[in-house]
Amino acid sequence: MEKHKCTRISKLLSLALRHKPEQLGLELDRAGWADVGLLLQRLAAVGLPLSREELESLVRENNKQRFRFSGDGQRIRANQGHSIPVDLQLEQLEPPSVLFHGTALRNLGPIQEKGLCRQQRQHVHLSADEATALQVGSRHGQPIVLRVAAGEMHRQGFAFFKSDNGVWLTGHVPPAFFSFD
Ligand code: HQG
Repeated sequence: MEKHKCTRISKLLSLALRHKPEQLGLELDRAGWADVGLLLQRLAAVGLPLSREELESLVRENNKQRFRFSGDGQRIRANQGHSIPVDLQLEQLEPPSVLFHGTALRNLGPIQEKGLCRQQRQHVHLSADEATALQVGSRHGQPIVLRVAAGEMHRQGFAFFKSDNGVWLTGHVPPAFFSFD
């Protein structure tokens, strides 16, 4: 598939599977799954026809592995990043002792005051490596990377999850648990 079309479909899938399924006339179930057959029909209806094989290759080759199929291949969902309330049924896990969060420098004031909040999404997103966090922060402006004492938070009872594409998720990071240079 042509790269431009691929990116367009990927963005539309992120929108529909994380935020606004109604945009494509889809419904997600409680765990965030949408029907693949219906999705292909709806994409064709908005002028983006693609075959099942093309959708499979888009999911397989997506740079951040944003989507996955159900075991039977009948359904598809986003691995993380939702703003609508879905239960991804992720298992709680012990995180590495340090995780990273990239943000824009201008957010630092409110973050120091209130901690890291999930904002529009269901979770605060954290990365296992600093380079990824830097990229995430750069999406918002001049980036700064916070080091989150995830191991200590976990010991104190905060829940951590890891999405199927390797993003660490938690509900809120109070100011006591992060530092920066
Ligand atoms: C900031 C991408 C003010 C927070 C990435 C962030 C990620 C606060 C922004 C995924 C705040 C929310 C998520 C507070 C947090 N005051 N600002 N108290 N607490 N913030 O996009 O983590 O390409 O919702 O620092 O790779 O940037 O979409 O979250 O800057 O995994 O697949 O509020 O999105 O993945 O922004 O990114 P976002 P994020 P995809």
